[in-house]
Amino acid sequence: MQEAVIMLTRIDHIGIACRNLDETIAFYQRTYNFSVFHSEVNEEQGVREAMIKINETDDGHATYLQLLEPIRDDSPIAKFLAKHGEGVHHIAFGTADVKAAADAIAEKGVQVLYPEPRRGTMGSSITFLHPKDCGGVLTELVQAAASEDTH
Ligand code: MC0
Repeated sequence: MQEAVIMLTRIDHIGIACRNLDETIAFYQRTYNFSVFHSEVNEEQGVREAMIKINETDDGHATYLQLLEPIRDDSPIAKFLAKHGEGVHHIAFGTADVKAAADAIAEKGVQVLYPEPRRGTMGSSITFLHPKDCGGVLTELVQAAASEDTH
């Protein structure tokens, strides 16, 4: 059987866990002159988040920093902060087809946390790969919404 080609075409974002979103945004603003491109609350994921756009990418999208503050004590970010403190939480790769990429990666023996992609930032479709199968790196796959405005 021919192996499926997995097309991951950019670093979509790096997720950073923080305790206080407003203070963390202020740090990125005063230190690097970065500004917030988009912010939202994702109830399912239990986060309040801000996306800082860093650069546009060859595939017509962009790379972001994603600042994540927990809104619930039982959310993944709250759990991570309690265990590891603030810092890099995950890396996210962009793809044109998150379901196909996840299925192909699962066939390599990596645990995909959401077999059916869920809703991510800016209307994207997302899933995660278990950090224990990825050398200790929580890894996200992101398919941007068709209407994503990266300009
Ligand atoms: C946990 N572990 C990590 C980790 N989180 N390792 C590296 N990076 C992380 N971020 C490790 C723990 O240290 C532990 O290792 C083991 O994984 C089990 O962790 P746990 O603390 O017992 O927590 P679990 O098992 O309940 O949950 C871990 C898991 C969970 C990765 C399955 O956090 C999850 O489902 N994450 C995916 C969703 C998520 O992270 N949502 C927030 C971002 P030891 O060695 O102690 O066993 S939302 C988002 O990003 C959205 C909005 C978007 O991008 O659009």
